[in-house]
This record gives sequence, structure tokens and C-alpha cells, in this order.
Amino acid sequence: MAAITRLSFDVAGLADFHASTPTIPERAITSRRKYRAVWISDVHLGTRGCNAEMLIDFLDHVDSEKMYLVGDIIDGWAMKKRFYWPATHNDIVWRVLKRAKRGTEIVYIPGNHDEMFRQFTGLDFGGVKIKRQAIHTTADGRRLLVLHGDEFDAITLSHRWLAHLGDAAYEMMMTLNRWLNRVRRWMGLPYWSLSKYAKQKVKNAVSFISKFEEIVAREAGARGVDGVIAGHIHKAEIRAIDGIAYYNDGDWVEGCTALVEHYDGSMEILHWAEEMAARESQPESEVRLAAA
Ligand SMILES: [Mn+2]
Repeated sequence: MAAITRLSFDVAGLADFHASTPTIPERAITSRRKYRAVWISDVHLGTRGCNAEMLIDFLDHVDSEKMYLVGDIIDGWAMKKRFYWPATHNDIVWRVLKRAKRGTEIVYIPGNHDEMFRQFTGLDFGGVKIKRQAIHTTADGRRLLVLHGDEFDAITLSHRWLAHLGDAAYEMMMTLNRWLNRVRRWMGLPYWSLSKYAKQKVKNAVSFISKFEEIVAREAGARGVDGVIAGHIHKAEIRAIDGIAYYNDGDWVEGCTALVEHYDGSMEILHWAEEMAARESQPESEVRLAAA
């Protein structure tokens, strides 16, 4: 509970953000690619797994009229265990609030890792509206239900491994596996695979993902909308399931993806690690950005 109090203190401190400056300076806004709407989720701020620099780069290159934060933005679970909050994580909060101030309509739908924000549903923090769910109407008139997705955890039971995403637990298990087998070899014992056990878990995860997608799409169909946008499972996706458009914006722990809506209503997944790699091989575009 102590960590929650500490987190609340940090949230209260956000009021000073407009007067502060980020540690990584913000780049020119004139050259930003603009979309009608952007969805990001599963950022897991407060964990070592969060690719903060990559998200900062994304926010500095992409702009939108509307932005949805689809949950697990801040990882309250991880912060309860161990407080971790580097300056780059503040830089992300700073950029989101700055964006709201500039006129981007921002909707924050807390997930299960940041469920402490659900108590603020209906409130507005510096232009960031907190909601449990939202309906987004695309430029081509489609109604899409936006939710985090943990609502379906009770139905999709084999999800416990998800708690370890954005956590060092999985990596630690792999390291442990190496050491364990080094000792076993030294003792003349055969290889025993802890990683095989882990892979079995991942195999279960694959069937979990398709099950999740189908259940979420079915629920959207039952609610009479044209499609659904979720996060939660760290798997970016655009596909039709029984006539319902299923979208998932992915995450910023492994995939580093965002979902965007173009001005004609078409949707696309941006793979930011690939975008950054492509830009590095074409340094002139970076020069143009700096000059703008
Ligand atoms: Mn989640």
C-alpha cells in the first residue's frame, strides 16, 4: 500500500509538468506525421521492460487529433514490488500532457496494471479524460469499441503468464536455466529444460491469443458495434473475425507498436523499431526533421 501512496504522490506532482522540461528535448512539431487517431497501450512505465526511448521517438514524430491510451500505461503492480521511475518515464508523461495542452483529445482507459486510475473514471486530468471504455467513430462511419481487454480474463483462463510480461521474471528463468544446467553437467546429470517448460507456457500463450481475439470480437458483435480495439495481450493485430473488425495496438515492451487511423478511416499498425531502423539507413530524413 505504501507504494500506491508514493505513486499517488507522483501523480499529484504532474501539475508541475507544464513548467518543467523533459530530459530528452522534444523535437520539432512541424514535421510530425499526422493521423486522425492513435492508439497505444501496454507501455508499462515503471518497469525496466518499457522501451521508453522508442516511445519518446514515436511521440516526437507522430501527431493525431485524438489519442487513446488503452491501458497498462503505468505498471502499478511492478512499482508496488520495487519503485523504478527513470527520467525518461517522466518525459513520456510530459509529452502526453503537452499534447493534451496543444489540443489533442486524449482518452485514457486504465488497464489491469494501472487499475488504480479506474477510480478516477469520468474525471479529466489536464485534458486527459479517464474512461472505462469508449466508442470511437472512424472517418468512414464505423463504430469501434475501445477497451483494455482484461475484462475477459475470467473467460480466457490460461492467461497467468501475462503477469510476467514487462517483468524480469521470464528473463531470470532463462538465466537460471543456463546456470542450472551448467551445474547439472558438472555433476554428470542430463540436461533438464526449464526453458522447455517456459516454451510450453508460450505455446499455451499462442492459443490464448486467438481465444482472446475471438472472445473480444464476439463481445463487440453482441454490443452491435462494427469493431473493437484492445490492448492487454501484447500482440498487435488487424483482422476480421466473423464480420467484426478486431484491432490490437500491441505494446511498448516487446513489439513497440501503435495503431493509427488515417484520414480516410483506414487503419494501420506502426512498427516503431522498424521505422527507427529504416530512418537510420536514410539519415537525410533526420536532417530534414532537425531543420524544420
Ligand atoms: Mn493488461
